[in-house]
Amino acid sequence: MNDQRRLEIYRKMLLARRLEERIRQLSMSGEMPATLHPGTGQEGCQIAALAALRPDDPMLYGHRGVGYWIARDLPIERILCDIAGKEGGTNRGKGGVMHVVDPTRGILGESGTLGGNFVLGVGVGLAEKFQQTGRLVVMFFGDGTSNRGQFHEAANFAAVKRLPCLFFCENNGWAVSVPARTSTAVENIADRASGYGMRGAIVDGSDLEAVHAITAEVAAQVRTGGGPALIEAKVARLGPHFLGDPEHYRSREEIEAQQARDPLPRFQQALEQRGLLDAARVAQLEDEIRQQIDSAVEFARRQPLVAASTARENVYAS
Ligand SMILES: Cc1ncc(C[n+]2csc(CCOP(=O)(O)OP(=O)(O)O)c2C)c(N)n1
Ligand SMILES: [Mg+2]
Repeated sequence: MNDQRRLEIYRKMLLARRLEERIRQLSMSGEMPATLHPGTGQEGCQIAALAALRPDDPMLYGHRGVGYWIARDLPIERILCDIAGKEGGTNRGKGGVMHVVDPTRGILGESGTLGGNFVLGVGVGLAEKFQQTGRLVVMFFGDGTSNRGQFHEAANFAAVKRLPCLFFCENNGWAVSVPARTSTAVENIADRASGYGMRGAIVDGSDLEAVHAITAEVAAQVRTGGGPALIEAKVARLGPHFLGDPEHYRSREEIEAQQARDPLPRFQQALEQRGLLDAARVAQLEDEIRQQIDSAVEFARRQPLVAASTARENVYAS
């Protein structure tokens, strides 16, 4: 990865972190619903992985955080409007935080019932293969979601048809309040890949250089007819499951131990050592991001709530 990309990943990670902090404040004051699943600790991994792909590679994202959309340069005022149920969102505010969609940026959406992404994703992969576009489809998902039936069905189908599908697992060791060791028999989700005849790779999701490198390497194989692959990033969920979650199931010690895996200070330090950042530049970036978020919040505040009279628009039944 070159230095320009390193700085872009840093700026986007910082924006995602600060935007989620603001959304949390707006939720606590009652101005926005507390439905966001914070991506704190995982946003850098998402952004570094997506930076290694083509900007037009179709993506079905996971439910954790705003990082996927920021990686694809979706204007943050549109994200806020979607969350707040306002006109101006990608879905006119009708879909909420889980259904931000912008096909022009390859953001195809997410299935509210976890696992739906897999079967939709292999369908997209099949279309890309037929049309010989040279694109791959990336599907992000969590460790808990890998236990759903659709994962196994989709992984087998993708491998049989050698589809350009990249399964990207963010393993944070939790599914809401359930630790992975009580729900999942294998230590590594990537170990399952060989059972479907595809490559599996494991990476430290807090090491953004490594995430970018392995994603670029695996994607090159997937894109050029090598068949699907699975990358498992071991990540730290630093926040609650969703904003309204009191996290009674995690001890303070466990949460504090996780903080040591936060990629934000780690990547910042690495960039400082490379001479790409210093305290003044970080302060300037923080300032720019604060202003960007302030004006997006003001925009969202001025937007009307989506009118009830539009409920039947864009509804399709067959
Ligand atoms: C089919 C289905 N079952 C349950 C839920 C409720 N649910 C939302 S997130 C979640 C946990 C998912 O865990 P994981 O895949 O590890 O992702 P993480 O939240 O850790 O990022 C659950 C059970 C859902 N949305 N869909
Ligand atoms: Mg999880």
